[in-house]
Parts: sequence; structure tokens; C-alpha cells
Amino acid sequence: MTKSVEEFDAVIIGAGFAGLYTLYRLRELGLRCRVFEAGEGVGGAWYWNRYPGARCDSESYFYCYSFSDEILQEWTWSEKFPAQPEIERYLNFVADRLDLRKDIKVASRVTSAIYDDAALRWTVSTQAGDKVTTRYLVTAIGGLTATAPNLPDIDGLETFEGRWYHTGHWPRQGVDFTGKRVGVIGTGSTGIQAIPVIAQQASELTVFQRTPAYIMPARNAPLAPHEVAEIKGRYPEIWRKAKAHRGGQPYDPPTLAFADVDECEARRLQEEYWQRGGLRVVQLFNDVYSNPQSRAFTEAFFREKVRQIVKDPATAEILEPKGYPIGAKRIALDSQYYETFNLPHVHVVDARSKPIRRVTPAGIRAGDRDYPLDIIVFATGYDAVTGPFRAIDIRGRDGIALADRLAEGPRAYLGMSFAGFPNLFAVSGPCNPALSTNVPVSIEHDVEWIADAIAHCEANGVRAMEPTEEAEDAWTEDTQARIAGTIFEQADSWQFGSNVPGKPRRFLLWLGGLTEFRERCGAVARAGYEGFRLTR
Ligand code: N01
Repeated sequence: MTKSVEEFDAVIIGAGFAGLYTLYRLRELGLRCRVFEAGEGVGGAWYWNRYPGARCDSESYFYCYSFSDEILQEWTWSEKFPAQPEIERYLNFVADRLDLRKDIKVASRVTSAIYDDAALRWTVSTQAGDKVTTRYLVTAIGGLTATAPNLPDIDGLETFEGRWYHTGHWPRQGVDFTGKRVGVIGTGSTGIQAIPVIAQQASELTVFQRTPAYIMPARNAPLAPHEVAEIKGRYPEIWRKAKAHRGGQPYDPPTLAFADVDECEARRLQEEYWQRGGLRVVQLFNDVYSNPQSRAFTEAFFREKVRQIVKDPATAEILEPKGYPIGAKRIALDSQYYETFNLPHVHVVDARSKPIRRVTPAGIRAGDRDYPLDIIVFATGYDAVTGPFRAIDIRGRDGIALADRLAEGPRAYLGMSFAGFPNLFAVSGPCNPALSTNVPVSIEHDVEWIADAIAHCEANGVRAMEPTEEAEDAWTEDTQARIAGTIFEQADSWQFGSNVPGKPRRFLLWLGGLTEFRERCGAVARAGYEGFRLTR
């Protein structure tokens, strides 16, 4: 007897910030939903990213959902910058509070989603053996995830006699570095968070740095009860500001230009911001990215800070950010990163002048030296944005493979839909601003827009909705056009896909900012879903 295939109105892939909220909104529409999640619990990126020191660079009070007053009032953040376990606990709290678990199947990695042109339905299969059909398919798979790590193809890794880990796929039970000689490859946001924590246990820590990052002190601290009460009391204002901000943050845009103050005052202000900590240090001047003088001043300030903190001049010189403009790669927040290099057992290798040649059974060979290691940590990032889509076999009308379409570079309409893939919606897909913003605010926007689009289909007898090729082409071209002349062109980064050998150098994010994005998507909906083909 053949097993009957379960039918859903909506299948959602992923149970992180995006998937949980999508489930909530689509259930509110009365749809029968199923979430498939690869991890053994909810959390998405915050389930997998449990490497030492994993923490959010956005402040906790606005790195969360805004849609529920009850959740905002009932949940209390303990720190200014929340660590991974607390964010994972928060997402579990939300899942329980909204009774979401009954529609979530964990430990079920989606392997394929195949569209049936005749039935206008998707068939979704998982590694756990599920096979279901659905009318709507929503991907909530994130853009920087364990499904698509960037693991450099370094000769000899298979011969290594120690253990190695990628930060995006960290063992749940943790890793004990006590007494171990550890090598960390990569000094992006992740490496910068992990290195000071690993250094506390390791007997010897060697950091292989190819490009020095621009780094600001987080100055993380516990949140006092009076601060929590003050935040909870002004949430309406916080969200009004965040949603009117191009980066989804509740900050006033900087009004000061570099030329407004003399150099002495500029230094005083910069120092004040540095002492306060957080990403705002770089937001002192409104022309830091556009005025070469403003930029040069800010970059020099950062380099001077490294020389002040790091005692050994040769080490400081390697760590000083240089070679590309500030902001062209993501700026990182640290807790004791530079100070860590003052410890006698911590060393940095300039992997630009002494490239990693191979992994040997005993460690890493870089330049003409061998570094004996017990553990190698790859903090080498992700095959971002298109990688997670390409990891699933998604086939649309006429069997076209999304992986093939995205192999040539990012493309999508409104960063949320693909021509040839009816009723498939992507939260924070390619050509979307989300990863250049405070992500939960972007996610809420996308989920609400998608839920409205689905409600429109349900109310108007629309059986299938997909963007036209022309609309997708125009949005994709606009995504690339917005990069021209910006500082982003002057660095290799995951945003460009240039961190992954062979990946086309095409910008993955739409840079218009969240406010313009909100207006553009709203206008499309108000015009009866302009740019979409609606099949009744
Ligand atoms: O990855 P990255 P990440 N040999 O790609 C180096 C988000 N995030 O995981 O710059 C030697 O930024 C590479 O060197 P280079 C955030 O959006 C958020 O750190 O290519 N080195 C670089 O130093 C972030 O931007 C939070 O020259 C190699 C590093 O590895 C994104 O995730 C916290 C190499 C990779 O840096 C990715 O950050 C953490 C090789 N073969 C991360 N290959 C939050 O706060 C790569 N590298 C929410």
C-alpha cells in the first residue's frame, strides 16, 4: 500500500527568526502550515552558530521581533549585546509563547522542492524521509548558514591528525581547548569574537590573518533593571525609528560632516564614541564613506588605536587595518580582541605575505614555516546568500533548477521571488537588503509583505503568482547598478561572493536601504502586484 502524501497550504523551510514569524503570520491567515528545520531545535543561524564567543553585533533590545507587545514586555534581555545561548533561548521562548512547535518538524533537512506545473503545487522532500505537497513554499533559510559554509580547499586537510571545526557548524557539546595548540584561520566578525575566548583555554594560539578587519570595541555590559524598564517603556518610539532608518536601527542618522569641526574636536568626538563602544563609532561623521578626508581621518584613528593597545609593534603592524576603505568589508565589534595579542601564548601570522600552503599531519605550513597544531578552527565564513539556495534541489516550471539560475550570480525580484518559480517566496533572498541591516527588522518586513501577497492570492482566486522575467531582470540589474562608485567595489568580501573561489563577483545585497525597499515593495503591492504574473 502506498503511503499517502500529506498536503499543506504552506511549507516553510527553516525555523529561525524568519521561519518562526512566517509560520505565525501564515497560520493567522488560516493556512495549514508545516515548517521543516534541519537542526534539532529552533533557532536557525542561532542554533548552529554556537562557536566560542558567538554574540550579536546589534543591541539586544532591537535585535528581536517588534510585532508582539506581549513578547516585548515578557522577555528580558540580560546583556547589551546578547550571546548565542540567550538568542537561542529567546527564539525557543517565542516558539512556545506562540504555540508554534506543533507545526514544526525539526531534524528534517529539506533536500528538494519540485514544482508540478499541472497541479500548481510543490512537492517537498526531506532527508528524514518526509514527502509532502504544498501550494505555497516559503524559504526562510538565511544567507549566512551552516548549510553553505566556506571551507577553503587547502591541500592536506584530510591528512591532519588533530581535529578541525568550522565555526558555522559547531558541536553542541562544545570543544575543550584546554592545553591544546590551536590555529584559527579567518579574522572576520566570527574569528574576532572567537579568538579571545579560545585564547583563555588554549596553551598556544596561532591566528592566520589574511586581511585585517576594522574593529570597534563592543563594550558589552549587563543591562540593569532600570535600563530594561526604560527600554520597555519606549518600544513604540524605538520601532518607529528603526523602521524609518535605512539600516533598521533605532538611531538618528548622523548630521555632522567632517568639515563641521576642526581636527582637535574631531579627535575628541571620535575618542568619546570609541569609549562608548558599539557600531556607532563609525557613524560619527555623515560623510565617512563619501569624503576621502573624513575617511582617511577615521581610518587613521582606528590604526592608531591598534598601535596603542597592541604592545609589540610588529604584531600591531600586522593587525592594523589597511589595504581597503573602512566599511568596504563588514566592520566588526570586539571584546578584548586586540588585547588578546598581548598574551605571550597568542601569535598572529600574516597569511597575506606568508600564505597558508597546506595542512600537514601535524599542523599548518604557512610561508616557509610549520606551525604544529592540535586543533584547527575555520572561521572562514560562508558561501553567502545564494549558497543556501543552491544547497537544496529547487525546481520550478519546466524543471528549471534554481541552483543553475543562481550559479551565474544573484537574481530575484524584490529580493523575495524568482521568475519560473510560482508561489515560491524567499524571506531575505538574493538582491535583498536584509544582510546589510539589523536583520530582524528586515525579516519582519519581508514576512509581512509575503503574507499580504498570499492573502491577496487567497482572496482573489489567484492560484499562482510569479514575477515576470522582465521584472526580475530589472531588479537584478538595479542591485548591481547601486554598487557602482561605492566603496564596496574596492574590497573582496562575502557580499560580493568573492570569498568563494569560482563564485561570480556579483553583489548579493540590494543597497537601497530598508526605507526605500519598504516603499518599493509597498508600491508593487498597491499596484496589484506589479511585475508579477497572476494565474487565476
Ligand atoms: O566570515 P567572513 P565570518 N585563507 O567571510 C578568511 C555575520 N556575522 O564568519 O578577508 C586565509 O567575514 C577571510 O580572509 P579575507 C556577519 O554579517 C554576524 O567572520 O577573505 N583566510 C576572513 O578573514 C559577517 O560579516 C555576527 O582575506 C581565509 C575570514 O576568513 C558574516 O557573518 C557574528 C581563507 C572570513 O570572514 C560572516 O562573518 C558573526 C583562506 N583560504 C558573523 N578563506 C553577528 O553579530 C577565508 N579566509 C550577528
